[in-house]
Amino acid sequence: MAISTLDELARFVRASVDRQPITDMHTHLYSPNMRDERGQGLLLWGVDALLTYHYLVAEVMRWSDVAPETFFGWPVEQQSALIWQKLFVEHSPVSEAERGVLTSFKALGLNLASRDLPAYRAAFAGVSPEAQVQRALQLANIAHVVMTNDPFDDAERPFWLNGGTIQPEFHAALRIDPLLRGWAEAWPRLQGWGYQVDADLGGNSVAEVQRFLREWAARTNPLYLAVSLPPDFTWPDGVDASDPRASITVASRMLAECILPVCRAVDIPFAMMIGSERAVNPGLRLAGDALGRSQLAFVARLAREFPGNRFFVTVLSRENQHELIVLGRKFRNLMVFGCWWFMNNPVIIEDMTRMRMEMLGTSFIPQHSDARVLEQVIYKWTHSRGIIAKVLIDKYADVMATGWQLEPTEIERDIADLLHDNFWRFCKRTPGV
Ligand code: FIX
Ligand code: ZN
Repeated sequence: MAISTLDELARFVRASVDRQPITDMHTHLYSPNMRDERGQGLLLWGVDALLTYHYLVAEVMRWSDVAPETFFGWPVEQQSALIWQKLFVEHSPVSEAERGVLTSFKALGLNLASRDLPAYRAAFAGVSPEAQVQRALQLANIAHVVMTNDPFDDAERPFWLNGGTIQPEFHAALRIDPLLRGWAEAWPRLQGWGYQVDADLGGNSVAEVQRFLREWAARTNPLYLAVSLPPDFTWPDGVDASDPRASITVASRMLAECILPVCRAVDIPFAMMIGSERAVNPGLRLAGDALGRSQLAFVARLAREFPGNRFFVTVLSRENQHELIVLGRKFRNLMVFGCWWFMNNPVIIEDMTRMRMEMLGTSFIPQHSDARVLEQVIYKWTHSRGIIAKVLIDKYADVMATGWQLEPTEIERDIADLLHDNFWRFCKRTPGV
């Protein structure tokens, strides 16, 4: 029976969004069995990791006089104690990252009234990462978590080289930033690992980078290959008909001759996260990155000139969002996804989600968590589900006002598309769990 009143609509949409299991298509989480060579687990979780999230490090530096190098030299408990004191006790935790800690703490059953940091830590003493993963995924109602797997990361490489296998809720995504934004440092490492490559991508380099990517794809079974690109990235770069000395850059060749052919051969999308300006304030480490506005014409060029490739795209600058949606309307091999990093704030998420729905219907992926610490998935998805439901309710109400009748099963289908199915369909995969 069709939904008949606005009240019924609102209740049904909110409940359906909450019950829909999520595929979280971009995180920095790891399967809890993944360890480095010293046996240290790669997954970050727990109270101190939550409080020392780099979003909060950036925020504490505005209130504290401590020098960043001093701060990073402290044990993590001292860092988190300063963050708790400055951002939660001495000032009210109203920023999105601060509020997020509270949402996660509350869902995990911590008593927010006590403001007792040692008691919060003690609540998880003796909990295993495996148990905490199950609890966090259940609280956030997440079915699938896509990791960020970097074959250049010395902490992570040994796990894969030793034939490690991951828990079924976790999936790999192969991250290849050094190939496109750090070839000068990357090629000697590849050479050291036995690939015949050189600085100019000459000789056998193209075939050898392809071999490197194919071998890592076989090793990790990634759902997609991914990169984050600076705001001034373009493709092709260095081509200038008026200047015969100009020549296409190594990064442009790397993309067209190595990365995209391997994505085609393995039949996986290429994810471009565009607009990150690294180390604007290097002393802040991860907290020192910023963003810049991009010229997205190259995205259209790639989608047009490589119709056999599929591209996931998200952009970091608010000013690029509308333009990206328009490109989404032009190319079916382009999937707009997520509200990335500095976009992951309620005011912007709502704006972006409305704009996307008004121009793409339900053919996009509204959100990913980008969680670096396990329990962040709870707040990121609680907050985003609320906004996605709000936008959907408004859009369905507008449609109902025309006299169109909405069946509950149709609403559930749309929500499943947005939060789960669009991702898997674009990957051309069926989820295993
Ligand atoms: O490049 C990325 O994947 C970014 O999301 C991160 O590196 C960034 O530091 C982050 O955590 C944003 O949420
Ligand atoms: Zn990320």
